[in-house]
Amino acid sequence: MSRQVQLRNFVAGEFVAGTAVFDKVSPVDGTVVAQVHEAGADVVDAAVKAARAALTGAWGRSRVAERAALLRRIADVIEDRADDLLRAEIRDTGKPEKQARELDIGRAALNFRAAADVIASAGLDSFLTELPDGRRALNYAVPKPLGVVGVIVPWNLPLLLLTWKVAPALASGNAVVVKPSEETPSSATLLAEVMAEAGVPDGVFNVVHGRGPGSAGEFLATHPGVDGITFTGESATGAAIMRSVAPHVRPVSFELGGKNAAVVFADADIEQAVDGLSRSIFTNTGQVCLCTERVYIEEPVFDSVVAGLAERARELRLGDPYAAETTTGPLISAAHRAKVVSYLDRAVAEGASVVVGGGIPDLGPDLAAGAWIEPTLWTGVDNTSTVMRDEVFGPVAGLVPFTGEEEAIRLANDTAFGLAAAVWTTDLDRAHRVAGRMHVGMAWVNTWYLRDLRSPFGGMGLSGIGREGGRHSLGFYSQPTNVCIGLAAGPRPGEHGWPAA
Ligand code: NAD
Ligand code: 6OD
Repeated sequence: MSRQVQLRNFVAGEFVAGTAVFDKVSPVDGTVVAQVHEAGADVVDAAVKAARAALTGAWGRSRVAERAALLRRIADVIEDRADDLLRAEIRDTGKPEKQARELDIGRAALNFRAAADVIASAGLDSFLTELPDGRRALNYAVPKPLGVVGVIVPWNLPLLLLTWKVAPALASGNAVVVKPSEETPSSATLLAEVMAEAGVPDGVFNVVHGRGPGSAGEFLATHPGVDGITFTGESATGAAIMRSVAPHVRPVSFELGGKNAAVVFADADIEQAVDGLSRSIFTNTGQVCLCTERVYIEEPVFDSVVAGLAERARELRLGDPYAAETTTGPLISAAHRAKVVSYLDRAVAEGASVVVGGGIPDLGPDLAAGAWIEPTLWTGVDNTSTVMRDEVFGPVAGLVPFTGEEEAIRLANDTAFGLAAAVWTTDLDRAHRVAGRMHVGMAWVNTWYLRDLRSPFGGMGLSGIGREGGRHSLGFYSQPTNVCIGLAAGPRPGEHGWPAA
């Protein structure tokens, strides 16, 4: 057996080998950093059965207060193991340490605490029913877990996105089988250790490794013992998963791709807008579904915003994730870089002017085999350009001038996606007016990716199905049984509530 780190599946509380092993390659320098045990159909089947067994055991009878306490313990253990999780995340993705610590790992613990708060304070839907013929009843909806939930997640914010789904799933009393991305298997494997240490019963949390089609992803999505799939990833993969669950008519919750617009009005605080835009274009090397790839800028401030963004792009520092000055990591893989490079070429072929970037940087021999890319901005594009229509998922944006509010709204909404938008303006009325007309799940004004975990999160159109976050998550991860208690005819509650005069 190789001396590489071995990442095994986690089934019924045990780490188990896969049916095959594949290499995990670092996007920083192209070296092999781990070997991943790919779950065959048999391992996936065992994981689904372990989850079902947990549901029929003590976990299925667990009380809300017990689950809330368990979620808080998981958050504590994540915090105790933060450095291990951080190293795992950086090993797989090459993201800068500061970002991994502040965004990725911090949110993992918060996701569990937020889900604990939500479930601990969730009420029941109830109605006192009075029909015209005098019959009366008390209706209330008892939430039940969905059951065995398949959780399939991508590589861009691995632990954050995984825990964003696992936390409400467990809070609602489900058992999960998690399929992390083949590009980021490490933090999910460590999370299995966290779960065991926190006291999560065997079978409640299972991890299966592998790819999508013909591998663990497809085996999980097509498994008849899975009661629902929650998925984050590309829109085309969402369509494939819908086909996989269709024969068994299973529910899905989908957070999919984006082609997010930002609109900068001439009345914006330009420095603040440039600051926010450079964050929204370049964070995580543009590999966040919420990243801005289309920027519409009102004519009078077009040149100054373009100049400001170009300056910010030139200030980004690519390199060693652990170096204090590094702001920007590589793309996730050579394959993903090849896709992004094809868009860089296509943009130029279609007549775009490159303001900054546009190619592969030379970072010296040590990093030459990594998946590095230059942060890139274009002008001379419009909504017919391929790079203004397809999700590139890299540190790129097209900058386009507009005239007037109506044109800005029309341009921003001219997309098949509908995930997020950002509006930059100091006019309060305009802020409400324009944000409310964005055809997206999340519209930010004078900020970007500021999260309140109680808010609904999700997308319209190609960007997804359903909303997660706070009580919105409970809608997917639980299913109600409505109980209707017939009440005897008589005085209505409250009618005799006052003391006699
Ligand atoms: P992807 O769709 O290629 O893969 C996501 C996961 O699905 C991986 O675990 C993969 O192995 C699995 N998978 C692939 N094909 C499958 C199949 N046929 N059946 C079952 N599982 C399958 O996405 P990615 O490249 O890992 O991530 C990038 C994409 O994710 C981008 O499009 C991005 O916008 C999107 N994303 C969306 C959100 C959101 O909240 N809307 C968040 C993060 C990422
Ligand atoms: O912050 C979140 O809760 C969330 N779901 C973010 C998704 C980011 C996409 O890459």
